Amino acid sequence: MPSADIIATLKTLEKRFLWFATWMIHHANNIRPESDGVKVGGHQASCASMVTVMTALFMHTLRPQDRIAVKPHAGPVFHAIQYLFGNQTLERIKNFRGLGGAQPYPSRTKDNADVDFSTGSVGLGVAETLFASMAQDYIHSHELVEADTPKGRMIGLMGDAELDEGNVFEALLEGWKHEASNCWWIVDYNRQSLDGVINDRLFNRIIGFFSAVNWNVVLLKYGLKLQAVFETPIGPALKSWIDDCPNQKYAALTFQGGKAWRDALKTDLKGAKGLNAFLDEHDDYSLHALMTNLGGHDMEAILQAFAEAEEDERPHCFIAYTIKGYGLPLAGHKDNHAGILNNSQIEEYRASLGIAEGQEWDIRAGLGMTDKELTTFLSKVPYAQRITREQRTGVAATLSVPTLKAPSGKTQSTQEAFGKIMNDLGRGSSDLASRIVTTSPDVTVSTNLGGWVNQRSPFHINRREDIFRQMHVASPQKWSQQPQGQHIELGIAENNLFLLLSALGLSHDLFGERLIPVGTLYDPFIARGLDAMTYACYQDSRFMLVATPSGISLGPEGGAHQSIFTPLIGIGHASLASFEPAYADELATIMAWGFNYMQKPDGSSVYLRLSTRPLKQPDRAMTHDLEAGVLAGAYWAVPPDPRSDFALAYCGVVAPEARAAFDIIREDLPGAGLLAITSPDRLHGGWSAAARARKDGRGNARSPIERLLADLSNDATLVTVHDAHPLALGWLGSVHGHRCEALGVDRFGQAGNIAGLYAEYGIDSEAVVDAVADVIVQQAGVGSPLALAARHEQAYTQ
Ligand SMILES: Cc1ncc(C[n+]2csc(CCOP(=O)(O)OP(=O)(O)O)c2C)c(N)n1
Ligand SMILES: [Mg+2]
Repeated sequence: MPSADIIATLKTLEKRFLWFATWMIHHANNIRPESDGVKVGGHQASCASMVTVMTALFMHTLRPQDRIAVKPHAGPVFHAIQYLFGNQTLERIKNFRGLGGAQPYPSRTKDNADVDFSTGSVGLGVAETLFASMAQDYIHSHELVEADTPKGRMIGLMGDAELDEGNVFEALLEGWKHEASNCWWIVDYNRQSLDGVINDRLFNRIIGFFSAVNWNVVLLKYGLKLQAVFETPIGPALKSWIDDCPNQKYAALTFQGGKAWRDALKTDLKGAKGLNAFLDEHDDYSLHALMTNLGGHDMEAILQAFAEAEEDERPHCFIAYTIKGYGLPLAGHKDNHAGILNNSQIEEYRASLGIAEGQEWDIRAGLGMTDKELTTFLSKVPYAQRITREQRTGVAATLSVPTLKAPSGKTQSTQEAFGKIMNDLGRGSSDLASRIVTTSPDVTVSTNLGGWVNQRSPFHINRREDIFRQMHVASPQKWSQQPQGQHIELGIAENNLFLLLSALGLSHDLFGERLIPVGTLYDPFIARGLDAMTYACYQDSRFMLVATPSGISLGPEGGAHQSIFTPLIGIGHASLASFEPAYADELATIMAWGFNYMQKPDGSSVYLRLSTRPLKQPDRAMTHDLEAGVLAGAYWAVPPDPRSDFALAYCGVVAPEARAAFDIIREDLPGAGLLAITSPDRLHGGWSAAARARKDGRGNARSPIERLLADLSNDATLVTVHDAHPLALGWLGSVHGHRCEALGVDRFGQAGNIAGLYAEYGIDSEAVVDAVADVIVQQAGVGSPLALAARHEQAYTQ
C-alpha cells in the first residue's frame, strides 16, 4: 500500500482530473464558439464515475508494459491525465471534440497521446484487451521477445452497460478456451446506462458468468468509511439495507442528498439497533458522503484490490461500485448520461475546489505541491516510464516477402489457389511465414487453410494432443495444438475473429514484434463482424482477410450463404484494400503485394474476396504491366481500338461469361475492349485520390481507371458484370461520362447451379449480350442488335 502522502496526492489529482475533464466538456459546449447549431456533447457524469479508478491506475498501478482500453465516455479524463504527463497539448484539449482536437473517445489514430486501444463502439475495446492478452501469449510462446520480458496486463475499463453487448460474452468464452491470462477488466458499476438504470438481478447473473469462465471476480462495493461503519451497532442492518436497495432507489437518493438519505433510513431501518446514534453522528453532508462512499470511489480500497491482484496472472474482473456523476450536481440522476453542468453549477464547482477564475486550465495550480514536487512525483509514476508507441513500432522489423508463385493447375478456383499459396508458404522457411498467424471461426478447412495448418499446427499455450491421430483414426488434418503452432482456431463468432485479427495486427505496435495475421471466413459473414472489422481498421490494425466463398457463385449452398454487397463494403471501408481476383496468378500477385502493404506505415489491411468456382486459367506470363494493372485494380484483357465505342468490364469469377459474351460482341463491335477488374476498391480509391491531387494543384494527376477508360471514345458505352451488387462497378460510367449499364445481383440469391443462377440473376453471357444489344441500339452506326442477338443464340445452341 502506498504511503499516506502518496494516497493524499492521488486523491488531490483525482479531484483535479475530474475538474479538468468537466471543464473541458463545459468549455467545448458553452465557451468555444460553435455556430452550426449541432450540440457538441460530452459526458461529465460518465467521467466522474471512472475518475478514481483511472487515477489509481495511471498514477500508481499501471506498469510500463501494461496496455489499456479506456471506457469511451471517460475520454476527457484520459486527456486530462495525458496532459498532466505532458503527452497532450492544451491547444488540442481546448479544441476537445473540434476538428484536430482531442477526440471524444480515445483514438489510437487521431489522438496524439499514446492510446493503446481505441474505444467508442461499446463492448469492442474491452473485448479487444482479452484478444490482446492472447496475442501477447502468442508472442511469448513463440519466443519472439526475450525470455525475461515481463508480460503486461491488458486492461479494459468498461461501463456496466457494455456487458449488454453479446460480443463481450463471445470473447469471454474464447478467452477461456485459450486460457487467456494477464487481463483485467474493471467495470464502472454506476448502474446506469444511457437511457436508464441497470437491472439489479441481471448483474448477479453476469458476475456468475465471469466466475464460470474462471475469472477472478473482485467486488469493490464498499469504501473503507462504510466498512468501518459496518463494524458499529448499526452495521449489520445498514449493510443489508444497502445490499437490498434497488439500483433506482439508491440512484435517486444519491441525487437528492443528505436529507433524503436520512428520511429513507429512518423509515426503512425503524427500530434497528444503533440507528439513532448513527444518524446523530452525521450531519446531512457527512451522511451523504458516507452513503456514497462506494468501493469504486475509495482510493485506498481500489489500490488495495489492485495490489492483491498483482501477482496473479488469472484474468480479473473488478466490479467497481460507483455513482454516475459522483462529486457533481448530476450525481445519481437517471437522466444524467449526457447532462452538462450549467454556468452557475460550474462556477460553484470551480469555487468549491479553490480554483481561481482564469486558472481553469492550469492543471498544476493549487494542488498544494510545488512544481518541482509534482514533477518529481510524476517522474516516479511507473506509467511515465513506458516506451512510447513510436519507439515500439520503430523497432519492429519489416519482413521481406518471398516470391509467391501462382499455383499450377489448369483449372482452379481462387480459394483453392489461396490454399496452395499458404501451403507453399507453410512448407517453406521464409521469415514471413514464421510470422504469419492464421485464424478462422470454425471454417479453417472449408476455406482451404487445412494445408497450412498441417504444416504449421494449431496454436495453444499448452500442448494438446490430437486424440483422433493418437487413436489412429485416419484424417488429412493434423490438429495437435502446440505452443509453437501458427493457427488460432476460433469458435463460430465473427466478432471474435475480427477482434483477434485486430489485436494480432497491432502486435508490432503493442509489443514491438510484428505478426502477419491472416483470417478466413465466409464472405457473407463479414456482415456479422462488420463493426469489429471497422473497429480494427479504425485503429489501423494490419491483417489479411480472406473471404470465401462469395456471391451467388457458391451455387448449391444457397441464398443464406451468398454475399451480395460485400464489394461495396470493400469500396466504402477505409483502411482496407480490397481485391477480387479471377485467376490464380492474379491472386499470387495480390497476396505478395498485400503482405508488403500490411507492413507499410501508410499501408492498410487487405481484404480478398474469393470463390470456390473453378475457372480455366489463362496461359500467360505475369509481366510487369500485367502486375501493375492487377494491383491498380484493372487491366485490358483485350485492349480496345483507339477511340472505341464500347467496352465490357467484368470483375472476378464471372470472367468466363464476360469472355464468351465478348467474343460474340466483337463480331459486331470489332474495336471493343474487355476490361478485367481485380479491385473496384483500388480503382475508386485511385480515382478519388487523383481528383484530390488535381484540386491540390497537380493538374495532370490521372488515376489508373481514368487512363484506362481514356482509350475509349467520349461517347462510348460500358457494360459491366459482377457477381455482386451492380453499384460496385456502376460508377465507372462517371469517370469520363460514359454511358454505363451495370449487371449484377441485387436480390437475395437461392440454391442452384452456376448456369441456372447466372441466368436467373442476369449475369450470364446471354444477359451480357442482351445488355449490349440494348445499349448499342441507341448508338448510331454500330452494328445491328438483332444480328448480335442472333449470333448469340447460335453460339448457345451449338
Ligand atoms: C455499439 C454502441 N451502441 C450504442 C452506443 C451509444 N452509447 C454510448 S454510451 C451508451 C451507454 C453506456 O452506458 P455504460 O456503459 O453504463 O457507460 P456509463 O454509464 O459509464 O456512461 C450508449 C448506449 C455506443 N457508443 N456503441
Ligand atoms: Mg453505466
